Amino acid sequence: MNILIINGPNINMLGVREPDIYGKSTYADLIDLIREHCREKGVTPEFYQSNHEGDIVDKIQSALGKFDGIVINAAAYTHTSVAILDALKAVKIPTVEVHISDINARDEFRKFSYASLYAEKMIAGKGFAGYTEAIDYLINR
Ligand code: CA2
Repeated sequence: MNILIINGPNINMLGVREPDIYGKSTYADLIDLIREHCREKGVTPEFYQSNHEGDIVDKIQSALGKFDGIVINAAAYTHTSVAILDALKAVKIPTVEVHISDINARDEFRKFSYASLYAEKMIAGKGFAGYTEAIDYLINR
């Protein structure tokens, strides 16, 4: 099983700033955690992080026929990007949306997610564990 794990803008800054919201661990730590989980479950992961909306759209389009599932944390684009929503709808790959923080317990503008209009499931507020839970959901669905 091939799973694409997409992270959006500023996720590469994890552990560098705002540790009170996102924790002290880095993006590299996140990748290590997911990679190990995938190894245990016999899943092949591919990781993609970008700060650019169009690049994320291109990556989703290129996933067609290559991946059995997508785990996406579109970060700030979650709340703004119809383009990412449309790309997910176009490729029709089973998708789980993840947020490290609880987006419903923060600013009003974070409560709406375009990606959730396509994603089968949203996991928010569970920290890095949300990503491994998302992978397990895709394995078991
Ligand atoms: O909780 C999440 O995972 C978010 O997707 C993270 C986004 C935020 O815009 C969403 O509302 C919720 C922001 C990621 C930025 O991460 C940073 C990491 C370190 C320092 C600053 C930002």
